[in-house]
Amino acid sequence: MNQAPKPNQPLVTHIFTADPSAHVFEGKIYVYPSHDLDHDGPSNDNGDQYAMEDYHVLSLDNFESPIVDHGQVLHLNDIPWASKQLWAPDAAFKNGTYYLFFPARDHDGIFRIGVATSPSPAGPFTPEPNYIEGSFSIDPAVLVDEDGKSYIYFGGLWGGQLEKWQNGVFEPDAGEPAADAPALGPRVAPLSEDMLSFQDAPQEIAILGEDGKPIAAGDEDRRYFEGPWVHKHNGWYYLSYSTGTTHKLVYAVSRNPMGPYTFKGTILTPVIGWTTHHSIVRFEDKWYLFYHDCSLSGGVNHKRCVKYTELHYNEDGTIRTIDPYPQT
Ligand code: FUB
Repeated sequence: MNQAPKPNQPLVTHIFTADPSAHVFEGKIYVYPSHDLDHDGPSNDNGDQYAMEDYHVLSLDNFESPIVDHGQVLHLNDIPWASKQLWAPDAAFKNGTYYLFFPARDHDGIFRIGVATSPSPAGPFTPEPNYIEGSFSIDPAVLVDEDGKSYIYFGGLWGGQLEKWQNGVFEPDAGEPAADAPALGPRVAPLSEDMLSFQDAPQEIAILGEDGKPIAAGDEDRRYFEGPWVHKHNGWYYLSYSTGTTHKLVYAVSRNPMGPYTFKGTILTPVIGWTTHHSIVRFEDKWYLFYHDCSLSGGVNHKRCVKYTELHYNEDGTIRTIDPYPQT
């Protein structure tokens, strides 16, 4: 049995976890993380070190209660279209069903996004036989809006292959845009009513500076890298994401879930380890940031641990920047 979690401390220590997508389902907090593997294989910019093979689901009744690990809820061997690398997942609830959205490489080595379903938020999840038609890249995040419409956001550079899809087809040798060209944005697609397919083709989201100009690819403090998350607060859509090479979580806002979004600032300063990946969720009357670092393994990039901390808005709707290692 795991203890009640403390802010800025690993949620669990019996397995390595990353990429937490947190949701409130049935009055509890459910966390859908990646399950990092402890291995000695190659480590590179292609992300070969992230060789994950299954998913676990974590839950807690509240922040004073112990964490429950519901065990393995989906394994690579049960997904016909996938060959390796079960990366950052997300979950959603609609039509009385829980949906787990997840990326993996298909049998040609191309990242695709799949769906698995369950009657319970704790799984186990049964995968669809094929990936979502027209899907590509990584890091799906799903918003079920107040009007019942659902949107899937996704995309990640480098190992996540987003730059290889600039022309709508997979170009294995394509690189990032020039430093002064607009950065690549995450993709968004409305989901079909049954949540199993794209209702329309994915569109690229524009992220603009306060001056209305697109953020440039060379602006690594602000440009999109991976790990999108969209939440709604006071009628505004907040798109938050990782800047990758500068290791920050930042955000932009819009009145429209499809964008364009205007860049606002930094949510989380860099953590121990290369990647950072997060979710934002409201529980009771407070907001929380779930994120990961590599502190549990002493800084090994593919052995990460999920943490949480409270998130605060200022009066004007901006988010206060969080230090992951506060001096208490
Ligand atoms: O966990 C594998 C990859 O690392 C995720 O998909 C990225 O967001 C980064 O956290």
